Amino acid sequence: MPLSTPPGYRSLSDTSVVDFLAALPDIRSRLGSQPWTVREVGDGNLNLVFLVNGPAGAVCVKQSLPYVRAAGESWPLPLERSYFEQAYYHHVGEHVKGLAPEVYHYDPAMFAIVMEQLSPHIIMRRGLIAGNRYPDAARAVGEYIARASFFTSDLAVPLDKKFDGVADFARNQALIRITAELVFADPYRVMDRNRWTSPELDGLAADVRADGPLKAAASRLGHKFLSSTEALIHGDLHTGSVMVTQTDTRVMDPEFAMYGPIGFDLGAFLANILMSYFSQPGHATADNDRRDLQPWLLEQVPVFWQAFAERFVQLWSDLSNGDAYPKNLFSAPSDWPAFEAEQQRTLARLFADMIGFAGIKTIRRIFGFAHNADFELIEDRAARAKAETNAVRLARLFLLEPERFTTPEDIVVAAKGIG
Ligand code: SR1
Ligand code: MG
Repeated sequence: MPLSTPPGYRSLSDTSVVDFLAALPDIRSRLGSQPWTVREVGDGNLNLVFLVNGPAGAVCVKQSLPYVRAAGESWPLPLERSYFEQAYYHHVGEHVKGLAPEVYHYDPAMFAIVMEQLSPHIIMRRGLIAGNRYPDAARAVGEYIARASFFTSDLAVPLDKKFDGVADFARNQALIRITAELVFADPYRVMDRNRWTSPELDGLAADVRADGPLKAAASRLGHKFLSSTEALIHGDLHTGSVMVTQTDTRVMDPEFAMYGPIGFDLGAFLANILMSYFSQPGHATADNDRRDLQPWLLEQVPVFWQAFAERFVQLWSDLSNGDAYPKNLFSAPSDWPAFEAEQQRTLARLFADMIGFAGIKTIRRIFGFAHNADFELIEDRAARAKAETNAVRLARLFLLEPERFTTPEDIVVAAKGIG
């Protein structure tokens, strides 16, 4: 039986998307007169994505389907995720100008967002797999997370506004449940939607499921993910959610947005840089052995963290206006050393959160439902299994020996020591 959807909703096609956009005067004039070209390019797990080009301009249309695209109708999923995606852009947009796509229109009946078409950008993960470098991407994503998280936190906004946001995004439960189950639980239990490189990783998958301290660490972080309302987070900030050129970086796809721990976004991006690092030997060709790309990827770890940390502390020092650390408590010069020490303590705690969530986000991509193209596209099975095993080794260190990691350099040293 087909899934039921609300009246007014129909999933768009290459032809009906033209009629949908033609009924929107602003979009019509943005595109110019018809004919327009349409290409459906969605390669993520959930949605339809259309690129529409006209003589005067271009737009991107992202529409929710009533099910998980990667699984089909057997896995229904509420359409409302597009509401949360556009609501997230609405909350953070003014603070991350130039670092996210611009939203032009949201249609609540069609659960469709019409936004800026990013061109000639490509998905960062795809670019890294192809062997490219993006000189400013890690800095830009660090800057993005600092801005989006600071301006939605209790450091920046009064509690009334913050908790209105918490109440709004608390309804994004279907997607929060996906993360709770797929990221924090499934890789550590027998689950039919799990998969891994088999038989090569069968033993490692069994080890993960039998490792009590690892499961305790995963559950501790899962509890933090569910119970912290530190800031409005993107919720799925991997390299597939970043579009890049050599000079421009945009963070997209925030449909998993929720109030949660800032370290979750930091850990997602870090994990994906590190997974790219471990995957590179598997993508080596006669023309490009990737030996230079690996050290470059590790250099991005401190770049990313420093960009985040410096911007977060600067915003906190200059623009704090929330109910956490009320600024009139620290207005006298004699208060400043204690305030600055507290900022450094907060950064150390965020760093520790980042490490833990990076470990979790790595393990889910190797033993869970949704895998990374970084590993999936390695044709040689032995090379793929080796890359994945190396990534799991670092993830286990992150989760079981977190005290080894207090600076970005500690991460670099550990990654180099593994492969
Ligand atoms: C069922 S959705 C699987 C994954 O796709 C998204 O990109 C998220 O990472 C989610 O966990
Ligand atoms: Mg996504």
